Amino acid sequence: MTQTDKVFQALDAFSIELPSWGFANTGTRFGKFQQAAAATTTEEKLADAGQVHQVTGCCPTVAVHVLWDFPKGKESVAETMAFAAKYGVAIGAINPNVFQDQIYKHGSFGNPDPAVRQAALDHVLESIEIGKVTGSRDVSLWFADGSSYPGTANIRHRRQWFIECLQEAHRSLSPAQRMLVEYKPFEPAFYHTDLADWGMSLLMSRHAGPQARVLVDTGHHYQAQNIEQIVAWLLAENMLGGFHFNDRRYADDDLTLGSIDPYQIFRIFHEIAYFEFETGKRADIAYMVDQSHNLKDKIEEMIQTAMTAQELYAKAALVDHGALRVAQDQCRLVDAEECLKAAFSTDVRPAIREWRKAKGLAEDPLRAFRESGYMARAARERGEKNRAAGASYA
Ligand code: RM4
Ligand code: MN
Ligand code: MN
Repeated sequence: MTQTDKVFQALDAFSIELPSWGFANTGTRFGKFQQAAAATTTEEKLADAGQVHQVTGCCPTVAVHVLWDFPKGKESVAETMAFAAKYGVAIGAINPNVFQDQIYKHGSFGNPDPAVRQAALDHVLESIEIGKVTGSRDVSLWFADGSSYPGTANIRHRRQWFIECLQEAHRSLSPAQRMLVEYKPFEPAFYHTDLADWGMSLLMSRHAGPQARVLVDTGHHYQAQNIEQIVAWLLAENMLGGFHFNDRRYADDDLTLGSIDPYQIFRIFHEIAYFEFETGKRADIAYMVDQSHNLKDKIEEMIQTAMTAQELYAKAALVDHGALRVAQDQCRLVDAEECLKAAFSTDVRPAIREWRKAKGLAEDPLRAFRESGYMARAARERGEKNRAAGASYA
């Protein structure tokens, strides 16, 4: 197989889900920066996501946040689905929101107050029901739970409450649904987070039931953590459910995928491709973006992200797995390492342009988007609303 064939094969099988929350105005802890063209409604978020898919051809689904995109819960589903269809995308992972309401100040599933745990559970159960209607496979759970001062929380009790709530939620999944359990070492809690790392997510998923899997958000690790090793282990355990991709320099920075350390993302994709080569089966993983930008133009940035993801995924497909395996077995370290470096340094962009041409897509998605005039139109139509908007992400 030629390198171009390998790139084609890789890209044919690769898609990455966009987050609806990446298209609305967001900010930092210190303030929100308004962009005139940012989406102000769920319909506009889906329209913007549709633009990214239209020019890249690899982002057919959009992850949604229940409170932000289904303001009336189940009653909003038909309308939100109709918007998605109108703009050529489908609803992807359902993200419950058990961190925004006032009652969650001291946690959701880990809250000492049983009434708050029940409220969080009810919301997750409603999210699961929404997922059944939208036909989304994944309900993606992230918890802001934790504590910020030593001694203020009973870590073991909270763990037990998490197990009970997750089991209860798992019971209501349909056979087609999965539960993804995300972890994060800190923020908003700064002393302990109830699900702080992949080991805790793995154990929680196992306790929850057979349809639970771990979600790896690349920004949710300590500095220098070897994320690809986590990926390799979760693959070996059949417990890797999906990714939230983004890049980081310091913490959960939500920077553009591959902007700081593209080799890191390549190494993650490599572990997946190597697993697939060795097992002969496809890894069943939900690739998702979790980024929200307040400096770059949002749609352009998502296009940039999707293009970078394709490039790094395609590069990983070029690793000579047969040669790598032999070099590893013979402890020929330089040769083994060069297998990765040769693939990583291959310029796959010409082959990707060929692939786009073959699919009837624009060869340069960013340019195609810019030439469409969509941004200027959106800024005209939404500018007023954005200037008047409050601090909510909805
Ligand atoms: C968290 C986490 C979740 C995302 C929220 C908004 O840091 O990454 O996945 O839904 O932010
Ligand atoms: Mn995330
Ligand atoms: Mn995050």
